Amino acid sequence: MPPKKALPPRVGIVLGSESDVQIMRPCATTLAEFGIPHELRVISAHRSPEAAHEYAKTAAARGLAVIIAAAGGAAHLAGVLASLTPLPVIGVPMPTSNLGGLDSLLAVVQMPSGVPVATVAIGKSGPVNAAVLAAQILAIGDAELREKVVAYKLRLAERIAIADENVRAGRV
Ligand code: RP5
Repeated sequence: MPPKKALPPRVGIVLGSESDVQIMRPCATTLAEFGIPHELRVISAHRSPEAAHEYAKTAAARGLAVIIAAAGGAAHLAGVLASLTPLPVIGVPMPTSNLGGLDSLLAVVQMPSGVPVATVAIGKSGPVNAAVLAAQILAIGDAELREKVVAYKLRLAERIAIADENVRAGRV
């Protein structure tokens, strides 16, 4: 049987630096759990601005539906990409600077009117939440994916119910 052809990516995860890769791994893992084809790129708004421009300008035509942009410090990446693409952009503030990540959050949430970046949580929830939000956006037009999102939420509730049982039984 010929090898299965990889589907073209629907979500682009763009990282401002190699130092963001490990933090953002759970984002890619979560998209994979939903069966969403995605790509991971390192492109910097400041260090490789031309590549950032090219990526944003060509993303929609390549079939991407959502861009997830993770950057720390000045964290302009999500905003720059959002300014150049009609696609929804999700910003993940990275805790990689000397100021611990609150600076990145403040940078990402200060987009001017008309150029939104959907900013997710700081800390370890951010990469996962970016992937879940991307799945929810794609699920608007995809009933099968919507079922996966519903199942994901049921699993969250199950985990909480188990924790509740454990606490009530004095096991933790
Ligand atoms: C940002 O500055 C990157 O997104 C990263 O989070 C942070 C630090 O980058 P490095 O100096 O480690 O490359 O541009």
